[in-house]
Amino acid sequence: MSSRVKVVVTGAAGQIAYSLIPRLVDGKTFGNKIVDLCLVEIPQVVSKLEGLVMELEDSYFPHMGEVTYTDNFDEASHDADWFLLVGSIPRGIVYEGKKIEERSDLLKINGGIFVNQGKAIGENGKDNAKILVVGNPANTNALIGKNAAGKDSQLWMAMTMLDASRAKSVISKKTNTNVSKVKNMIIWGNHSPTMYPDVENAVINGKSGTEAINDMTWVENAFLPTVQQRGKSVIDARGASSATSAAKAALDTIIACENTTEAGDCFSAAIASDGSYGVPEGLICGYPLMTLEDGSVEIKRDISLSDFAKERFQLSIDELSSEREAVKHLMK
Ligand code: NAX
Repeated sequence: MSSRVKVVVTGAAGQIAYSLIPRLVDGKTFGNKIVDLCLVEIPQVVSKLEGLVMELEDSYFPHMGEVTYTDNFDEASHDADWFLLVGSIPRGIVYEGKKIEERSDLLKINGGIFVNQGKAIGENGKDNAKILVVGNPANTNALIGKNAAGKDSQLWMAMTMLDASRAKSVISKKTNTNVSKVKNMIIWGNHSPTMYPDVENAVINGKSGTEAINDMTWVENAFLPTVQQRGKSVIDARGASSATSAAKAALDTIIACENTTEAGDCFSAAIASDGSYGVPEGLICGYPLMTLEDGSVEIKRDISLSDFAKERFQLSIDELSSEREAVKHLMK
C-alpha cells in the first residue's frame, strides 16, 4: 500500500472546506499516510488559499505532505487518489447577471463545471481514484462527472453520509442510545428532501429497527420530515448551510472507503446503479455500501424493503430520473 495519498479539494475557500481540509492531514482520516493536498478554487478567490496554506503550515501536522493551490483543475487532477468535489454554484447567488433560483438553472450551470472536471479526472486521475461529490445537486453532478470521465475503474460517489449521520442522531435520541449503536443506516435515493432514510433496516443496539422503534407513526410524521428537512432547519437556525457536519460526513465517507466494513453494517453514499433494487442503470443513487477486504466498494444486496419503503424510495428514484433527463444534453 502506498504511503502517500494525493487529495484534490475543490471549493477550498468555502465554509465546508475550512472544517474539512485540516482534518485530512491530522493522521486520522488516512492513518499513517502522508497526505499531499491540492486545493482548487475559482480565479476570483483563489488567492485567499494562500492564507489557508499558511494556517495549515502553522498547525503542526506531521502527516501533511506537499500543499499546493490553483484555479486550474486540469493541472490539479494529475495522479490524484481522491477528489473531494465540494465547490459548486449555490442556489440564490447572482451568476453571470442572473439570480439562480430554479433547480434547472442550478443543474445547467453546475453541469457544465462537472463535465470539465469529470474529463480531467478521467484523463489525469489515478485509475482507481475515488471521487466524492459534495456540491449540490450532488447526485446529478456526480452523474455528469462520471459520464465525462468515462473510466469505470474510478469510483464516483455523491455524499449521503451526512443524511445517515443525521438519521442516526434522531434515532439515538428517540431510543436513548449512543449514536455508535445505530448501525446499517441506509439512505436510499437522492441527496434531496425526497431521500428515504430507512429505519426498518437499521440495527439499533443489536435489534432490528422495526422492533426497536415499533412506531411507524413516529417514523412517518416525525423521523422522516426531520431528517429530510434537516439541511433547511440548520440554514434557518444558523443563517448558513451545514458546514462542520458536512465536513465530518465527508471524512467519514473516506474512512468508510479506506477500511473494511464490519459484518452487519454498511455505509451510505450514492453510486452508479447497476440495476440493483430496481433503480434504472447508471443513476447515481443512495445505496447501502460495503468496503470489502480487497478495498473494492460494493452495494449490499440482501436488504428487503417494505411496501412503505418501496413507495417512498420510488419518489426519489423518479426525481433522479427527471434530473438525468434535464441534463441529458451534457452526457455523451
Ligand atoms: P461555500 O459557498 O462556502 O463554498 C463553495 C466554494 O466553492 C466557494 O468558495 C466557491 O468559490 C467554490 N467554487 C464554486 N465553483 C467552483 C469550481 N468550479 N471549482 C472550484 N471551486 C468552486 O459553500 P459550502 O457551504 O462550502 O458548500 C459547498 C457545497 O456543498 C454546496 O453546493 C452545498 O449545497 C453542498 N452541501 C452538500 C451537502 C451534502 O450532504 N451533499 C451538505 C452540505 C452542503 O449543503
